[in-house]
Amino acid sequence: MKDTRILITGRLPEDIMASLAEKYAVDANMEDRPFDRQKLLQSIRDKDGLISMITDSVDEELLNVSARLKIIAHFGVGYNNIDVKAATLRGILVSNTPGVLTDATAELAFALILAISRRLVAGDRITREGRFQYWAPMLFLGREVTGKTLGIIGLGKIGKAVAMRAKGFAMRVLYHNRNRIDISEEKAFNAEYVSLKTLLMESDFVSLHVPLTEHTKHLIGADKLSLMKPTAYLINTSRGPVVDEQALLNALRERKIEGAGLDVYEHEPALTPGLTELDNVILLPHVGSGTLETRVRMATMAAENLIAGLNGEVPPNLVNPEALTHRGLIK
Ligand code: 8YV
Repeated sequence: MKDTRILITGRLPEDIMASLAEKYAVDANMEDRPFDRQKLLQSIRDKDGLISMITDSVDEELLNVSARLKIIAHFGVGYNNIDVKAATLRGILVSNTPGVLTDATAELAFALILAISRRLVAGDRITREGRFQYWAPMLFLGREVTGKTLGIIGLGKIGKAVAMRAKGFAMRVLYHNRNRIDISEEKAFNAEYVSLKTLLMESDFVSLHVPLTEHTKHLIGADKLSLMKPTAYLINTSRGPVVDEQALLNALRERKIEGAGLDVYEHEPALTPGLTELDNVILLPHVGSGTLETRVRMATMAAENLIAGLNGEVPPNLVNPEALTHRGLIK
């Protein structure tokens, strides 16, 4: 009989699930869809550990019924779905999975840059539909990426990985951050620090890489979109609510900007009505970290954090060290 009980709210790779099941009594959501809220509230009552997904709202209501919970090992780098403050006050450790999804997410941002500017999705569609009937020099033109200006908002791990890829396209890279990075690092990433306004006014591509916080919600609204060039594209692989989606829809509809590549949505998985009718936007189903290799690494990392937390050790990717004090692990 295993005394330690854990809940995993999403289906992870089989071998990782199996190795956790050797140690702990596991309750898991094995359906490839978000765990039902009522089932989550019921199951968490007697659990010592939780591996959570972005689709779980880990809020006060849930924490109030989690009498035994020691650790929330989140499967993902962004953990805006977790009330970290409330967890900390209860001495519950929270960890995430940074680093292992950096390349996959940067790849996707770049894929969107190329796909929207060269009209890949629309081109595939017309070809499939038998509408590629003749070639002509001025038909179906996109815009070149090479040599253009890329504005990165949030030059953290993923933003830097996007900047590295931009070198291969000889792009000028502008960035805006709350804090400017070291000049030597700026040189390494070939990135120039500018104000948000300058970034929006000068970039041909604006790519978002900030976490969702109270400061970044609706960071890009109608006022900011109106600063962008009419030929520019917005790329969002961060979090949907960073963009005011209705304002973006209006800007795309009125061609105030050329296009957008979106992987995340303000009211995910719902889309603002009208978005799917536009031909100047590419819409993906939140797959920034969605490669097999990365998902295996994320699951391994989440499991390692969970095990450490349950063993009374400090999880390698702890995001709320203050919780150790509340837990009595540190005086
Ligand atoms: C995941 C993500 O798809 O890590 C993140 O912040 O957005 C993605 O990697 C998602 O969080 C899974 O829970």
